[in-house]
This record gives sequence, structure tokens and C-alpha cells, in this order.
Amino acid sequence: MSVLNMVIIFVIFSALVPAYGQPPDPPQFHYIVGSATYEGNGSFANGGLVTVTNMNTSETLTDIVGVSGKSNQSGWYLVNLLDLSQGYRHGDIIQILITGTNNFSDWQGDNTITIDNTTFSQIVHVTLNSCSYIPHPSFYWTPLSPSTNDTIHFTDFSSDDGSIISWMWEFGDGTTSYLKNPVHIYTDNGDYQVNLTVMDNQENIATLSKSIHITNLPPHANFSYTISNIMTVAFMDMSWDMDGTAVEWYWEFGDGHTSVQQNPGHRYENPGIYSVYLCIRDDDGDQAHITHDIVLSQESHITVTITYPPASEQLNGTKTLRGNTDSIVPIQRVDIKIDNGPWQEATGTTNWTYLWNTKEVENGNHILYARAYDGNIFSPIASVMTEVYNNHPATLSITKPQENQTIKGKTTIQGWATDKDGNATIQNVDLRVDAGNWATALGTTVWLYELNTSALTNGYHTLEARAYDGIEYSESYFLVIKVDNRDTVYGFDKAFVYGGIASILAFMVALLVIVAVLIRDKTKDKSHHKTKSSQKKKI
Ligand SMILES: [Ca+2]
Ligand SMILES: [Ca+2]
Ligand SMILES: [Ca+2]
Ligand SMILES: [Ca+2]
Repeated sequence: MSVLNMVIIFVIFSALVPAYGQPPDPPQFHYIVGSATYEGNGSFANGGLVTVTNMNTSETLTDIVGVSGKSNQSGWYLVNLLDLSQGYRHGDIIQILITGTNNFSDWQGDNTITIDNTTFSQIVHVTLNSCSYIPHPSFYWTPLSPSTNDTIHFTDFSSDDGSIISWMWEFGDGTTSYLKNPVHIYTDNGDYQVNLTVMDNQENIATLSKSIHITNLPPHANFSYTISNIMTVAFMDMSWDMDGTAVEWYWEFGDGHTSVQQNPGHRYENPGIYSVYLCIRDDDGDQAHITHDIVLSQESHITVTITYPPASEQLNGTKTLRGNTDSIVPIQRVDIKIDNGPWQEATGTTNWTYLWNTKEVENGNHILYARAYDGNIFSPIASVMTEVYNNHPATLSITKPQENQTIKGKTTIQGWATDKDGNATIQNVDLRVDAGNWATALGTTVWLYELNTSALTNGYHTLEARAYDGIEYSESYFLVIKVDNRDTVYGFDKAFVYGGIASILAFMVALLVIVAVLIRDKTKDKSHHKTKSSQKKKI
């Protein structure tokens, strides 16, 4: 308020207050008009607390109007002395006490005035003297733009006319410190109000507040994955945020498909290398991303093993090949291949067998192959080298006599024998007739046997020959022969022929005897000639 205002107030009062006679009746308007200034520079002490006390009655008057309409405040102020209920009387001594505080000091001052009812207003001025300089708090921090988890150094920069004896820091996150120069770490981003309250050696207290902005830490994106099936991949979010949490995920699987799940699964159509991209957003809106290449191989997740035969095992005859498979998904079948032959389905899957007749291949080294199939892809091919050794039985033939040939007496049976494994391995050739006892022939690759047919009945018989190669007998060679030991003359049985001749001779002898008898009888008769002639007639 300016001096001009004060003048106006006086003008108004002068206009409103009628002329009165003598005290003790106070005028209709009766005020103390006061002002307060600071010591030294004389500037108005606006905002000081005005306390008005009647020293005679110890009563305090509250009807005070200060600058800007605020009560009980100094600068310019009015004290209404018309409140008779408070017992102000002519001649009472009134004390005006004003205390004030600005940024630098505490101020205080007082003055007294004696109520004079003969005037409508009285003027009192109070000069405030400095009673104590309050401290001036100040501080700064480094780094100037801190983030979550940064170590922030707070430095006290307060000043005082005396000395500062204590500090209290309130960091705005519920924590405090009583150090002069504390350090502090904020565990989350945000805006915090830092209060520094200092106290000087006169126990004056002052507080300074500043706002500090803690910057959000961006999240870190990361993920792992497991190939749970040949083409199906389970992705696991491994991201983190030091001062928050990830709240959004965005995946690109590298094959055109995407997901917003945190831990998605994805099935790929084809094997290959895929760049999988993950972008995350934290609860403060910051993003991070990462890309991993994943390799999907056809053959890496299904295996087949051959457990029998072991490598370089010598095999013969029919063997059961064995093995097993390992896969997360069901195996549909196991195939077996011998050398460059066709794939053949084995029996069983997890544990499989395959019956192999080794005689189907030549003696020597052979490679067995196995593969498993899950309906989608084949396993890598397992293989094992084996050695097959199967004896080949000898083979033989009878070259003489011919089939159904008739033989008699001592007949030489001839033939040959041979062995694929070497003719020298043939130990002997045996022969028998009609499943009788075996007899050993002379020789091997070329052999002879003297068959005495006289012990056989005439007729058809079966010759059987076999060869032995030291390991096994050959298959038998059969030959049907006809034995005929009868004597013949010109193709006829000798006995028959001779018998016939003997019969004829005997008949003729008998006939001669008869003739002779007849002739003798004729001669004995009367007519010797007659007898003879009759006998001739008979002949
Ligand atoms: Ca001080
Ligand atoms: Ca964050
Ligand atoms: Ca945060
Ligand atoms: Ca042999």
C-alpha cells in the first residue's frame, strides 16, 4: 500500500466521523491506523503477525484488518477500537506487537499507544528489528538426469548467518536421511519431491523442496526356446525390466506368423533357419527387442540304433536284426536295407526286429542300414558292417548209368561232385541203393562206385548219392536203374531157352523110345514085316 492509499483512508475517516464533544464517549469511528517497516531499509513488513493487547485489561483485540484484506497482518493495518465489548477505554495503553519472517530472518517489533477518545483515529508505527536470520536451504544433485537405480549424490548448499547444525532429507519415496550430503537410489522411475530441512544454531528451521525426475530404465528383451517336436518350438520369454515389468510382447517367428502371447508355441512347416524377433514394452512404455536365429533340422530329433548285430559280426543262416528308436513323437515304422537293396519294413518301432536270411547274399562284407520314419521325416540312417559266411553244400550228379538204364552184375556207377567253397573241401561221396546203408565211393570230384547188382532183385531200384564237404551233406542225387541179371540167348532167357531145348530133347528121346518099343513088338509078331510096316505107318 502506498502513501497515497493512506492519505485516502484518512480522507474517508475525516468525512465519516462527526464532530463530538468530550470524552469518554468515543467517536462513531475510532481506529488505530498502523504501519510496519523493516529496520534499516524501511520497506514495509508485509505479512507480519499483528497482535494488539490492551495492557490495562490484558485483553487481545482481534478486529484487525491488514493489507490485502488479511487480518492480523502487518504492512498497513487497521485496528478497530469501537468494539466496546472488549472494554477499550479512553486512556488505556495499547501494545502493538508485530512479528514477521521472510526468507532470511525473523523479525519483531512493538509499539504502544494510549487510546484517545477525542480523536477518531490514531497512528502507530512499528519498526521490525531482525532477531534471527533463518537458514537458507539449498542443494543440488548429480547426475542431473538420473535414471532408476542410479546412485544420486545430493549436495547441501545451504547458507546461514550462523551455522547449520542439522539436515533432514526427504526423498519423496518414503525414505529419509540426516546426512549433510547423502546418496540415494530410486528403485522406480517417476517424479519425486525432495525436501531438505535445515536447522541453524538458533534452531531456526527452513525447508526447500525440489522436484526430481527419475528416468525409466528401458526393459531388456531376451528369450529362450526348446524344439519340443521336430517342427514345433516352445518359446519362453526371458525379458526383464529393472524398474518394472514387461506388459506387452510381440513375436515374429520368421515365417510370416506372429504372436502377442508371452510364451507362445509355434509349429513351422519346413525345416530351415528362422530369425525370431521379440519386441517387448515395459509398464512405462519403453521398448526393447531381440532376434535369435533358430535352426530346425529334419534329422536332429529322431534317431534309430542297430543293437544287433554288432559291427563286424560274422553271420550265417537266418538272423534276427534288432534295434530301437528314440523320438518324442511316435515312430510310424522302421526300414531296413541290405547293401543297395530296397528298404524293407521291420517289425516294431521303439524296439524293432528284422529277420534276415543271410544266404540271400554272397559271403563277405555287407552293410545293414536302418532308418525310422515318424510320418513326416526320416531319421538319420544308422548302419553296421557285418561279415556273412554261409557254407555252400556240395552238389553232385551221377553221370553213368543213365536214368532207367538196365544194369546187371557188377556195374560201375560214376559221377562228379563240386563245391562252391572249393572242391578240395569235399571229403567223400556216398552211395546207397533203395535207402539202404551208405557206402563210400572212390574219389570226390570224380568218383566211381562198383555196384554189385547180383544182390539185388531184378527190377527197378533207386540209386542215391550225396557228397560231404566237411560241414554238411549235399542234397541227394537220385537215379532210377533197372537190374536184370538173367542169362539170355539172343535176347531170351538162357534158362528158358535151355529149358526148352531140354524139353524138346526129352520129348524126342521119349518118342524114340516109343518107336523102338513099337519096332521090337512088331518083330516079335508073326509077321515081322507087318509089324514093321505098321509101325512106320504110325510114324
Ligand atoms: Ca541463523
Ligand atoms: Ca522400465
Ligand atoms: Ca517403472
Ligand atoms: Ca561247402
